[in-house]
Amino acid sequence: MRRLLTIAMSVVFATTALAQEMHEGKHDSATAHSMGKSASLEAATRTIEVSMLETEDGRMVFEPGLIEVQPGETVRFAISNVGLIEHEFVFDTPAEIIAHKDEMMMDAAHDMAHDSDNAITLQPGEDGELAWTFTDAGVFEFACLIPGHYEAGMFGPLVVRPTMM
Ligand SMILES: [Cu+2]
Repeated sequence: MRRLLTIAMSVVFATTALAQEMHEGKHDSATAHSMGKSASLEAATRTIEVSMLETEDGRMVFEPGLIEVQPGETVRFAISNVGLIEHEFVFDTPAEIIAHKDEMMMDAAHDMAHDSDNAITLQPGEDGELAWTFTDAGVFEFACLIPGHYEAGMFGPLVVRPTMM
């Protein structure tokens, strides 16, 4: 009985440690994402321009609505908030996007701004840029996680795949 309890306890500890590690990893900008890592702007070989805005019919969108890059490519995202309210551009795995979205919703009162290598928050009329080296092929997601904006349409697929020759 005592032995079983010991095993059960170590499982709990191991699980807690893992959860903690994962949680810390999520907020540690130095941690490499499976989709790649932060890069210097000078290292970028291509610029992708992205606009964030509200539409007349009440939606909020990114233009373009789809971003495609190649594995190994370092791109510079030139982001413009051409809307009338604050927006952000963040990209991650779909699971991380959902997790962050829930966090932002819960922390709405605290006005939690993203401040990591894969996110940028811009005021109306503001421009910003960030660079990223994509590694593995896969389907990721870019979004604005200010509460309500994702639901209004601010998300799109970020596809990393080799170009067909
Ligand atoms: Cu937004």
